[in-house]
Amino acid sequence: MKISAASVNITSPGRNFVTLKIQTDEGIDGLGDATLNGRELSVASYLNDHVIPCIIGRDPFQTEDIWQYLYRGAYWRRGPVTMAAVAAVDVALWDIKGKALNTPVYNLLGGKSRESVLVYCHATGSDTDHALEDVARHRELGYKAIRVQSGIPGLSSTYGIAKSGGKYEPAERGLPSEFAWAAEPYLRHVPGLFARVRENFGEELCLLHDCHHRLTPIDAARLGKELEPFHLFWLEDPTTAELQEGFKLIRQHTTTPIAVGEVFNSIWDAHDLIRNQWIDFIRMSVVHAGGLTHLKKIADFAALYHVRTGCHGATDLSPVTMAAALHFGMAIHNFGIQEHMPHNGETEAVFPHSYEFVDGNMVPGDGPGLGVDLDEALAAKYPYQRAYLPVNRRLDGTLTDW
Ligand code: KDG
Ligand code: MG
Repeated sequence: MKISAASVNITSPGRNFVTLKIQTDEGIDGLGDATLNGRELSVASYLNDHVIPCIIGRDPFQTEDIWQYLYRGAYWRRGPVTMAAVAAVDVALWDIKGKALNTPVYNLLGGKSRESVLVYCHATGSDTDHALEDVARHRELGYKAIRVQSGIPGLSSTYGIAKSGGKYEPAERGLPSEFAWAAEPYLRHVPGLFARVRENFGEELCLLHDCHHRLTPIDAARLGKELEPFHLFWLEDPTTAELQEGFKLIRQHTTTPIAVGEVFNSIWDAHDLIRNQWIDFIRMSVVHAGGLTHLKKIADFAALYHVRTGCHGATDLSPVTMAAALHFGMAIHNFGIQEHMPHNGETEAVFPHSYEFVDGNMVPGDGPGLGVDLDEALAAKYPYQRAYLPVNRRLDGTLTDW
């Protein structure tokens, strides 16, 4: 079998998605997600201008060699644009392999280690009471693990809360909007929020919280310590991770489990974090970390250090990545949890898929390949729309991490 053609589809059914379709001379196609929120067109160009010409004529079964060719062969390595493009090719090839062998992708990654994968959803509210209502609503839906975020008294905007009160979506059409940030009101508010959640919902529910890289290591250590009585499943992205050693300081002060990695692109972003056991969960995603080929190696490395997975699964990761993440989660030994932020109805229609939510967990379906398609005619009705993530400023105007 040979790769005979490949094309990049950009569609915006409520938000932008970039999808690579690889075709073969035997009539089997595969899909890979190449979406990089706010930088979509760069990955499309990287694929069209530099990657697709290099893969035509290759054997789609050679996932390892093609991965090395695109990673090492480019000389310029890593970075989100490169790794999303490499991931798109890699995932599309695993999809083709599964279809050619008439088996689900999880069987190619080691077979089922479990019957379904635990997922967590997002509960949000403009204040604690509204956040509690949203926790109750999600618990009704069957979720057993819930990330809780709420508006912060004294701050006009914060991560994870829709400004308009509607559904939260982490990108806005047009140029970047500006959020305001101050650590002290946030640090004062969050422990009380989780005290109320535990008071209302008891100890059974798995609770998670995302700091979204906003704290210094010592502030994150304080928050982790103050959250200890509420037994979080994890505290996510407590600080930025370019300085991996920052997590050592957090670890020295708190037993709250730490998760990080949604913006990482290769094992080298997480190497020290994992081998020093400074984290508990690695959140790298199939699409932003070079595909199933690279993520499988990262998970196996992490397993040696008792680090489990918790793949990123916000709405900017397309249903193709969701499907790939679920096959991955079914197969690997050290699976922890999978993020589930449901896509809107338009997106679900553009990407018909076999995965489903069952009683707090998800299953990828047992059909061949990934079990996800792209309705190209429908996708064409939603042309690309410029959209960005917000930027964040401290109250004195200094730009800070969003
Ligand atoms: O594109 C950025 C979003 O995916 C991110 O802000 C979502 O932090 C996020 C999460 O944990 O889902
Ligand atoms: Mg996050």
